[in-house]
Amino acid sequence: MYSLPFPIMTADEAATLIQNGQTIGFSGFTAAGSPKAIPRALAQRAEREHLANRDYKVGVLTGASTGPSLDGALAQAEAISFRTPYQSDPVLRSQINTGKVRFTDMHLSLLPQIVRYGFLGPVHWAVVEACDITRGGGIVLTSAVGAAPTFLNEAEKILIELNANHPSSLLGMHDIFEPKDPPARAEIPIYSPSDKIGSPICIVDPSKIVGIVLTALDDESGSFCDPTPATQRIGELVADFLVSEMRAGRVPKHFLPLQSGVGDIANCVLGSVGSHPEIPNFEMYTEVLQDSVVPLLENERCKFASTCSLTLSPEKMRRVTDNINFFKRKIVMRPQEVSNHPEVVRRLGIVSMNTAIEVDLGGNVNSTHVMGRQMMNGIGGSGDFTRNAYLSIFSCPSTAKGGKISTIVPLCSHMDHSEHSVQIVVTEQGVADLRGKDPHERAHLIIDKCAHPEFKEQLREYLRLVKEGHEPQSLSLAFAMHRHFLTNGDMRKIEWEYWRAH
Ligand code: 0RQ
Repeated sequence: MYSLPFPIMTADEAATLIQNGQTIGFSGFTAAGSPKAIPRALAQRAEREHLANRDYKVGVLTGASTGPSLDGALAQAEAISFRTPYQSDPVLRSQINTGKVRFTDMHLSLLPQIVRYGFLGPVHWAVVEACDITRGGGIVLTSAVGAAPTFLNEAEKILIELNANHPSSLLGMHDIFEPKDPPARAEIPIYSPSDKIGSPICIVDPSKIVGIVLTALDDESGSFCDPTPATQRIGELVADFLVSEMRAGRVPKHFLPLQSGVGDIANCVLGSVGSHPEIPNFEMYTEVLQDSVVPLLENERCKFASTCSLTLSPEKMRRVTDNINFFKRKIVMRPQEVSNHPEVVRRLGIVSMNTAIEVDLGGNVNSTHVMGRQMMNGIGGSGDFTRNAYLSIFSCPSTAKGGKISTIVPLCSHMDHSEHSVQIVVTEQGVADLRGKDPHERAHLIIDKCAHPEFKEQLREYLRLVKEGHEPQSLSLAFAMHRHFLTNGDMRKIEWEYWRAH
């Protein structure tokens, strides 16, 4: 029996409260924990308004990407004016790349404080998914924390989706902590991935809660592709590299906490780390927990995981909730401001493992823009971890698009992570350890160890053509491989002299 003092309403009724031009902060981080009914109703409302020739668009703030019911539905309805900090929906991506949606790509750890500082203007609504609510305004979030605590505190009004598919027994898995703003900011007192420093619930002013929408919907996190020979090899190489670091005494015998990004490569890397006989049982301090970690937690290979979200397929999520008391001892979900906080990442000595779109001969990494222009997803948390990691690793297959693109290029067409932060580069060809190397050594190492054989000689030729300097770069040729691709649909068989003249 529902006995709370907040009005129950339908998603359509909730959507009618949100006005054109308003900004909404949604809960969730990746598709985990995002509201699903209200954004779909909002999209339908936008479509009706557009049919009646009325403007209707909203600003959308989230923790990270979301699922088809949020970014997908709102983008289809052309209902998004502004979006930050990260996305992965194909329709929204195309609207961003054609200038129809303003998108700010942001380090995920920074979003909550940027909202609090007022840099993004007022947040009119917080729309959050909960598995339980108390009379006094206590909210138990679901499968992610994201930036929900900040949105709840900052928003003028709150709408809640109470999702029966997430059990209220999730209470105790979240650790809600919001740092004070400068000059009152103190340290974040996390000294081990399992330390809890906050409250299991978000506590809000109950007078701000204007409605509850009852739902019973699974998260929309997808499942993974089967490993390819390249992703499998990358996983093995990363695991072997970590073992060699242990043998050399640079990674302690009890290991260091791991962070791992999203996607198939990240899933394979974790699978390989988990199954390597020489890697001891380890902890994770990360932002997303993907399917591969659930069995590792069950068999205690992963002793503990601090995360911002449980980005799990519905089957794996049920495996967690069916055994909730076990997993509550193994997992804590934190706000992204804490899960990704540079201070904690640096203190704990994290091994960060993220994915690149391209890597250049200097060791700079592009994680976001294809051919320097087309936004893929966003920097996400990769910068939060990479810049502050004990060991920062980037991996990607050595080629993309059926071998026509080399992911090892003279100069990245967009830069997210600089040579000063990137230490180890891994492709299925091998591992380039860039620590302590000068720019010329780095360039040769990256070609020798990581470039695809079809591109090695062409990249060596580039190095032969560049003038002397601390960085082996040629301003006239640095983007010739990209330009060759844009003209010929292929980066192979470049004629450097032609591009020098054009
Ligand atoms: O395109 O699907 O059309 O074939 O990019 O590439 O190899 O499938 O790899 O899914 O792991 O994504 C970097 C985008 C990699 C992701 C990126 C094309 C390729 C394919 C996807 P198709 P793959 P993944 C945690 C940390 C940044 C944020 C981050 C990402 C598509 O990992 O967004 O790490 N990372 N956050 O064909 C042209 C190239 C290409 C290329 C790949 N050089 N040129 N296309 N592709 N390289 C997450 C959060 O913070 C929430």
